[in-house]
Amino acid sequence: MISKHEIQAEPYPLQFDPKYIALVIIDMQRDFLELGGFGAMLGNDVSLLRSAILPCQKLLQAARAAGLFIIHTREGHRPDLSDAPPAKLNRGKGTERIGDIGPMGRILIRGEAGHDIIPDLAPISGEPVLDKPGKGAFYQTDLELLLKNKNISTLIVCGVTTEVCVHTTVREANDRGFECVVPADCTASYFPEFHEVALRMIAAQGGIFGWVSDSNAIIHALQ
Ligand code: TIU
Repeated sequence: MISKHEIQAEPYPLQFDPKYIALVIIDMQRDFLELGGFGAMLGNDVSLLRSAILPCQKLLQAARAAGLFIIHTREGHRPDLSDAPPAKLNRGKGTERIGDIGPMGRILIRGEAGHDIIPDLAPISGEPVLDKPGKGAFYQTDLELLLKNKNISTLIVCGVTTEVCVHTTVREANDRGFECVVPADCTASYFPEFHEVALRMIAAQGGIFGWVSDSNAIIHALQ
């Protein structure tokens, strides 16, 4: 008999207290999911990420219905780029750089159209939107404070990309004592093989970084 507060997951079912579980949606921004943004600037096919949108929408809806604490993150920088390390600014494949003007405004800059979360997953009142300058959601943000103040101990981590910002965030969270579960269908990568291996890395060695599940299993456990 599966307990109501148990998510079917790899490497084994994850038990949780519904009062202390939060949903964190990482960087579902136009800059990563649409043409003309940061993802495309790095030479990627952004269409590869769009498979995660519908599962994220369904999970977001279920999390709202269950009254979970929901946090959205966005990767990006101040317009004067003072919070962007030169090493990051100099990176990239093409002639365009962070801060250059693209079809959705300045690339990866706060306040620009491309920096916005895609309309399908628009945050609503009461859901903090956390702006981060790095890949991990804990780096130079108040995420840990927001979670500790609500006694959150378990995180459902969704978003893009699997092996970059989702993985970095899961690793940071794991070191801080949070239990993380990643619904595989709510994440995606520009490199499908990286997606697969990144998920395996989380659940390997008895769950070295956390658990891997899917949106249906988590929605079922939240009902
Ligand atoms: N390039 C890539 O895969 N990802 C990022 O740069 N940021 C996030 O993952 N959000």
